[in-house]
This record gives sequence, structure tokens and C-alpha cells, in this order.
Amino acid sequence: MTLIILVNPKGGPWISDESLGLDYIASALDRQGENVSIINLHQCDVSELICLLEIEQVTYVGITMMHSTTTSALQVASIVKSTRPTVPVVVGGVTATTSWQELLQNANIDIAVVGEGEITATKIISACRGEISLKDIPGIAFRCNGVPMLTDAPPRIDDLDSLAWPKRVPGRNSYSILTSRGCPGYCIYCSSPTLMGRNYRARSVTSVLSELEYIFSITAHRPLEIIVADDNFSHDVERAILICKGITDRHLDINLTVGNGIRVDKVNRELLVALKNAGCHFLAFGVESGCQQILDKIAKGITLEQIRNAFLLAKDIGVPALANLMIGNIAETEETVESTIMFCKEIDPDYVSWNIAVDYPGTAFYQWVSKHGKRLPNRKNVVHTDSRYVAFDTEVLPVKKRKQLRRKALHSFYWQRVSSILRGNRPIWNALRLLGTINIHSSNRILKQIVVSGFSFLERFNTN
Ligand code: B12
Ligand code: SF4
Repeated sequence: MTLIILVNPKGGPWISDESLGLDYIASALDRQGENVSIINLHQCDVSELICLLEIEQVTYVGITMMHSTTTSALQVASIVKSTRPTVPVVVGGVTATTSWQELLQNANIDIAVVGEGEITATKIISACRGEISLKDIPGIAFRCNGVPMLTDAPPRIDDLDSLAWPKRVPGRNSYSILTSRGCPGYCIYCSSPTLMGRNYRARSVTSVLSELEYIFSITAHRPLEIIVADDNFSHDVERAILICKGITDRHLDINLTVGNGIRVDKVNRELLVALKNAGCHFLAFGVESGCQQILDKIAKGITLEQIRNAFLLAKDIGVPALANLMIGNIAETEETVESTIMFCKEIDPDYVSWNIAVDYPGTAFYQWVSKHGKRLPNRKNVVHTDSRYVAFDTEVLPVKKRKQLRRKALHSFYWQRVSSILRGNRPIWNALRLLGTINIHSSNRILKQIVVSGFSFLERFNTN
């Protein structure tokens, strides 16, 4: 039987070695009775891929990619073609969705999968076997007579419970889980809706809890790190609460992280208490700016009042909270960044993540930068998994200024932390918190993991 090889290319330091996307594709192919092998280049060498290509009959090689892994994904494509030129190379993920035209300029790529890939991946097999034409597969782009062409819109998967659970590697200490897909938001910088759509679709609570129980059965690690990878986990607050309560009722020993944070307009006391009881010892909120004018310009759909309330609530319940902040969005000036720094002092988050805004293809922000900014020449070669990464320049807020302001923002935050240590009645505890905060900005993944794990362990005893 021929083999389908799925490859997870390497990324930068701020990267999980698990690709939920490939795991979903692998399960969908498994279900069709196909023979699938995942090569995770975070865990093995490219020689394993070459070895498989040399000894097996391969239907196609599928590679997942996002902007930050483009360079390594293209290297993998080149290795495949130089080892077995006739094996089709299929790419999928957010970059394949937004930048298929550009990617198909590269002769090593044959097909780009646009949007969700479970159905499409199985159809491509039939095309590889000559049973159907590529033109008849919705949701792909390929070269037709040398010209990149896009087929019909990809099939939308409405019933998420109908999908096979992602294929899991047993024995890990951390797993990501997807309880819903899509986000109705219009945040101008975000490429998620391009990929997963604006219509929010949710799995049933029972399906999510059963998958969690299954994950528990394949690893002995306790507490188990569970990362909710949803774009908008709390979009349906009632449902989010039910999932959390289900985790508590089943006594699942979890360190729960809501990877993309919680929207401040979708938070209430009951949700935060349920999250805490379910093992969430750290929360992130998308703040982005402390200036209402900027929040409106980026279509974030939240108010400064909602942000204040979210942080007050988190403090009251005792869940440490991070503020995700951006510098350099539409209409940003030095003054608006200064207002955000002041606002950050006011809400007094436990952690901050100050990011210089990146214009990802497929977003309204990308179009704005095309008109008002100048993209930097090195942007394609940089693995920008770093919040200091600058992708473009503007006259109003030049690169140097943005970097300076980011440093200023961080200094202001750390100074506030240091003074609270000096003033506080729990100096050791506060000092530990500061360590955890500095660590958020460290690029050393191992150090990061050690401090985050130690910190979330200590938080269990913090009843403050
Ligand atoms: C969870 C997540 C993370 C996690 C990853 C956890 C994990 N275990 O994978 C972490 C925290 C590590 C992370 C980090 C980053 N992330 Co992130 N992340 C996400 C998020 C929210 C969900 C990804 C996910 O698991 N989706 C669920 C799976 C099922 O979907 P999927 O991977 O897209 O796969 C489906 C399809 O794309 C397709 N497909 C994908 N690959 C393939 C391959 C083949 C062969 C086929 C046929 C189909 C196919 O089929 C799959 C099933 O339907 C997305 C938002 C989103 N909705 O995509 C952002 C997102 C991908 N991340 C983003 C960013 C910016 C980053 C960072 C750069 C942030 C930073 N500054 O550090 C880093 C980069 C890390 C890196 N790889 O280098 C951006 C990417 C923008 C872009 N155009 O590249 C996104 C789109 C968010 C956004 N708001 O714009 N991220
Ligand atoms: S940033 Fe969050 S809320 Fe905004 S569109 Fe993206 S996923 Fe939705």
C-alpha cells in the first residue's frame, strides 16, 4: 500500500512541536484506510524523511505551514523534489490559504490546500491515483498550464463532532485540543477567520470531554498540560463553563491554558471561577491597546471599561492574568503607545506581552501596510516568532521608534513590578512573579518551560 507522508517543519523558539492541523489530517486519512506517516522535524532529522522517500511508494507529501515556518517548509519541499521528483508536494495551513499564488511560483510545490483540509486531503489521493481531476476538488490551488488557479470554495465542516479526533502521540506532557472553529471577529490584523471562517462552530461538550478522557488514557503525566487552541473559546460563554465544569466533575488533573486568551467582552465571574476550578492557573486577555480610538480602528469590538473589568475580575478570583498588547497598528502614534503604557499601569496585569504588530497576508492590516507602509526586505527570511520582530516601516512610527517604545513599555512594567515588591507584604512571592514575567520575554524555550511549570505549580498554593 502506498504511503502519505505528512511533515511538520521546524519553527522558531516560540513554537509547539505538536501540529494539531496535521494530526487532524492524519486521522481523516486513517479513517479512509490510508497508510500515513507523520514526520515531525522538531523531534527527528530530515534523514528520516529522505529514508521514507527512498524506500516507500509515496502518494504525496503534505507539509503544514504558517508564515513563520515558510522558509523551513520550502526547504522540506525542495528536499522531497530532489529525492523523488515525481512525488506531489501538497502544502496546507494559514499561509497556503492566504498566499497560494505566491507559493505556486515555487516549482517544488504542486498543490496548496485552502482552508480546512480534512475532506480535501482525502480527495487529493483520488487525483494522485488519476481517478478525478484536480479541477474538481474544491479548496485547492494548483498550476494549470503553468498558471496558478484556484478551485471552488473549500467545503465547510459544520458538524465538528463528525470529524475523527486528531491522531495523538502517547506519553506527552502537553496536548492541544480544539473545541471549536471559527471566530466572528473582524480584528484587522488577524488571519484566523481567513482560514477557519467567521462562522463559529462548536463541538459538543460531551465530545470535548470524551476526547480529554482519551488523552488522559494515553499518558501518565500529571498534572497534564492542556492547551485550548480555539480562536475564541469563550464565544459561547455557557458552553465554555460547561466544559470547565465537566473537567472538574471528572477530576481530570489538568493545567489548563487558553492559548489565545479570552476576549474581555466574553468574560464573567462564573466563567473565571469555572476555569480556575478546572485547573487554569494563568489567563491571557487580548488588550492590544489602551487607547479606545485604536481599539475602534482595529475593529477589536471591545472597550477600555471591559478591559478594566476583566482584569479586576481576574484579580478578585485569583487567576494571574497576562495582557497581550500591540505596538504599530493602524493609526498608532507615539502618543497612543504612551496612553497604552499608562493604561497598562492602571490595569496592573501580572504579565505583559508587548508585540510589534505584524501584517499577515490575507488581513485588512496587510492591505493598509501596502498603502501606508514599506515592508522590510528581510521579512521573508526571518522566523518571526519573536515579539520584537518588525515587518514594515512607516513614517509616523519608524522601526527604531517602535523598538524604543516597546523597550520603554517593558521597562515601565518591570519598574511597576519592582516597586510593588518593595512595597508589598509578600516580597518573595512577588519576586517569583517578576521572574515568571521576565521569562515570558525570554527566547530560551527550555528555561521558559521550567519557569512556567514551576510557576503554575506554585500558583496552586496561592490562595490570595
Ligand atoms: C494554537 C496556535 C498556536 C500554538 C500552536 C499550538 C499547536 N499545538 O499547534 C502556538 C502558541 C505554539 C502558536 C505560536 C505562534 N503562532 Co499561532 N496559532 C494557533 C491557532 C490559534 C490555532 C492553530 C491550530 O492548531 N488550529 C487547529 C488546526 C486543526 O488547524 P490548522 O493547523 O490550521 O490545520 C487545518 C488547515 O489549516 C489545514 N492544514 C494545515 N496543514 C495542512 C497540511 C496539509 C498537507 C493539508 C492537506 C491540510 C493542512 O487542515 C487542517 C485541518 O482542517 C492559530 C489560529 C488559527 N485558527 O489557525 C494561530 C496562528 C496560526 N498563529 C499565528 C501566529 C502569528 C503565531 C506566532 C508567530 C505568534 C508569535 N508571535 O510567537 C507563533 C509562531 C509559532 C511557529 N510555528 O513558528 C497566526 C499565523 C499568521 C500567519 N499568517 O502565519 C495565526 C493564524 C493566528 C492569527 N491570529 O493570525 N500558535
Ligand atoms: S483576534 Fe481573536 S477575536 Fe479577533 S478575529 Fe482573531 S480570533 Fe477573532
